[in-house]
Amino acid sequence: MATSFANFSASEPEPTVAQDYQDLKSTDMAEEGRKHFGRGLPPPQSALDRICPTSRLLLLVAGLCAVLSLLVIIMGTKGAQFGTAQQETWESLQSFNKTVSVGLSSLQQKRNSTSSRLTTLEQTLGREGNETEKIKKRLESLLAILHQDSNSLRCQLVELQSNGTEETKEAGGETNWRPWMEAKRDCEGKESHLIIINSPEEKKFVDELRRSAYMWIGLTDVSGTWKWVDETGYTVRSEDWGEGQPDHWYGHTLGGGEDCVHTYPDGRWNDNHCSRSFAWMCEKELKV
Ligand code: MBG
Ligand code: CA
Repeated sequence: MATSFANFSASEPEPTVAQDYQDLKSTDMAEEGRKHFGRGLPPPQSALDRICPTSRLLLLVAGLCAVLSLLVIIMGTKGAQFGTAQQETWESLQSFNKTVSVGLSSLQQKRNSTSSRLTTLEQTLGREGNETEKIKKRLESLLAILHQDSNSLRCQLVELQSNGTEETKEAGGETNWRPWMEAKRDCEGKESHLIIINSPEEKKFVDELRRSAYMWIGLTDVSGTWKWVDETGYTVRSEDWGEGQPDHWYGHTLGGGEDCVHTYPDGRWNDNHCSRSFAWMCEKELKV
């Protein structure tokens, strides 16, 4: 109470007795009320409650704000962590990408180099192939010459072995002409057969060797089709025959047509009546 007195200034109006009484009265009434109603009554409202009744709500909002802030901080931290992880992933992806690019470019270089080597190899092979083809053709022609020479030598050997008798005499001896069937039998008696001409080389050889312009060869169509005496078939080629032959001519009045073949002086062939007589040539396979 002493402090209250000291704070009074001359400008402030001094409390009146009635006012003091009023204050005492309200203090007493409050005391009385507390005695009278005890603990059951709610405490009187604070000054803050009286000024702002929504303070609890504000407190709640503030709490929520705090929780939200906390969440934002946590999420921020997580986000930062995620960002770091993302950055690391990105960097590792970039590094992987770089590695793959380097690998790809190296592969591309290897592919280019392989491709150019392949082209070179193909060109080389092409050249080798051409060379091989040329060598093959050359060998084939040499082989043909060799074959021809071998045939010629073989026949010369036969001639030497026969000592210029038998075959050569009979083939060339114009005084010893016989019908086709007799000539055939003569050859068979010598373990040989009438000459069979089945290659151009042999035809040339026979023409060089024969000593008679007209000579029976081992070709006949007495059976209806052209066959050599060893039963192999023959198909007519016009270059083998004389002009207009074979004609199976019936004008000779010897009976039937013409079924046996002989040479003309120029080496080409004619079909004639088998009963006519000409020289002949036998052929014997050598066992050498
Ligand atoms: C002869 C032949 C004979 C017959 C005849 C036909 C002048 O040659 O030797 O076989 O073909 O021609 O006219
Ligand atoms: Ca004829």
